[in-house]
Parts: sequence; structure tokens; C-alpha cells
Amino acid sequence: MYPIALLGVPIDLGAGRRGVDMGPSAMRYTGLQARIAALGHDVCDLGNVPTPMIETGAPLGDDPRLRYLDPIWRVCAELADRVATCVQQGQLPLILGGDHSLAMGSVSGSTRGRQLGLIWIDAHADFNTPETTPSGNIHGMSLAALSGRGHPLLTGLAGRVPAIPPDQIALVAVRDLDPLEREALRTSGIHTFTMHDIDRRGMAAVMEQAISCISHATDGYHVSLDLDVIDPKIAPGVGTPVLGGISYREAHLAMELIAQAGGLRSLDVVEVNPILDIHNATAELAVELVLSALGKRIL
Ligand code: Z70
Ligand code: MN
Ligand code: MN
Ligand code: MN
Repeated sequence: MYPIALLGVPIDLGAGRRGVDMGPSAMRYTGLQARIAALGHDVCDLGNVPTPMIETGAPLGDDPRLRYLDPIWRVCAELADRVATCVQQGQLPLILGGDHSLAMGSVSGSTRGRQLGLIWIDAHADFNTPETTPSGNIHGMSLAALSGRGHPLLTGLAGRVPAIPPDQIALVAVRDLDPLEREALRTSGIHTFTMHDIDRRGMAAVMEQAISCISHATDGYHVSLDLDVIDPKIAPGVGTPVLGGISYREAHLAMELIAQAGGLRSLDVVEVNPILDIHNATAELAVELVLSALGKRIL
């Protein structure tokens, strides 16, 4: 296994609600680094990527369909460089968010000089574009941008468009789509596994298929885990709670299958919102899921 490099990105400019900027602290507070080391991994914490705040004048920009475009692009460009440097040094970057806009940077950096598959585990598809967004929140556009759709500043972060071709992307456990986003997703070529598929076929069958269909002609995969995929009864501390998510057991199973498949090259854990959390339970769960993805087993 690769040495692990932790990178925090306390960004909330891509989300409509404030609080996910505290996600990196909440996850570190649980003893994340020591617990990864206890699995037998080399692990270092590279600190946070500097992120502007609304209060200190982050520019909103003049397009209400792309709120905070310029500062989000800057943070993502910096994150992409830091992640690419980690990869060059043979590390596996673990990115602590922050809202899901940061994945445009982490995935772009991790796929630089190689072709990764992408597994996006989320209640949402994050497949809006400036033309379809109901909110103007860029965290609802990050998967679209990585697949080549959206504002050129965002689609261009990897230096090639698309950063990840749609047929190398698997979207898992989605349950909340906007009407125009849904139409775009249906014809996108992205391998999509909804909550319905998980209910019908079970998480193991879905994850095995998701991993296999993004593993042709790729050098491993990036996993982007949005904590709002988990049912809000178990994970209340997220940016956007949506009823009917995956269970605690299903979430662990998904991460264990990712670990066992052996292709994990980089990982985001995003949208943890300590303001809505109960005794840091969601951050604690996020960290447990990271440990499962990094190979922790019951026996
Ligand atoms: C909605 C939008 C979203 C995450 C919410 C919500 C998107 N589709 N993504 N929480 N992580 O505003 O585009
Ligand atoms: Mn998301
Ligand atoms: Mn989401
Ligand atoms: Mn494919």
C-alpha cells in the first residue's frame, strides 16, 4: 500500500449552506492520522489548502448560475497541483472536505499523467451545468465538470477535457436529481447505480459491477465519497440531508470492497457539516469509512 498524505480543504463556497468548512477539523479531531497509522500505513498530514472565506471577501462573481466561480477555481487549481505532487512522490492523497466542489481539483490532480477511473458515491449526481442548475451552487456541478460539461475554467482543471471520460465514471447510490440534471445524466454514458439498484440487487453486487465497469484501461481509480449518501438518521451532519440513504453496514461494505479490489489511488471525504451533527457522529463515521477503504477488517 502507498504512503497516505492527508490534505484538508475547508471550502464551503460551493455549497448553499455554511458549516462544511469545519469538516476537516471534525475528522482530524477523531484521531484520524493515528488511526490510519495503526492500520500499518505510513501517513503524513500536509495541513490545509488555503481557502478564502465569504467574510474576508471571497468574490461571488457576477453570474448567479456560478456562485464563487473564481475563488473555487483557484482553490481547485491549487489542490490539483498539491495532489499531483503527492502522486509523483508515490503517495495516496486523502482529501478532507469541505464541499464537493473540491473534487474538481483532487480528481484533476490525481489523474494527471495517468488515466484514472472515478467512483462517485453520493445522494446527488452533482451533474448540473450553469444551464441546468437550480441553485448556482458549484458543488452541484463537479461531476459534470470532470466529465467535460460546464464552464471552461472548471472543465479545464485537469489540462485535458474531459478529465475522466464518462464511461470510466461510476455513480453509486444516487437518489436526488434535479429535472434537467436527470435528463443530462441519462444520456451521459456514466455508469449509474441508483438507490433502487442497491435495494434490488444489494450493495455487494452493485459495487462489484461499478468497480469492474470503470476498470478497463485505467491505472486504478479515485473514490469521491459524499457523506450525504448515508441515511441522515445515521449521518445527520452533512451539507444537504436527504431521506432514504444507504445504511451503516452498506457504507462499510462498499468501502471494504473498494479496499479489496486493490485499485484505490486517491480518496475524497466531503460534505461533513459539524453544525448539524450530533456529538461528531458523522465525522466519526466518515473516519471509520476511510479506515475500511484503507484496508481495515473485522478479523
Ligand atoms: C442540487 C444543486 C448537492 C451536494 C447538494 C444539490 C447538489 N442538485 N450536492 N449537496 N453534495 O443545487 O445542484
Ligand atoms: Mn456531492
Ligand atoms: Mn451529495
Ligand atoms: Mn466503462
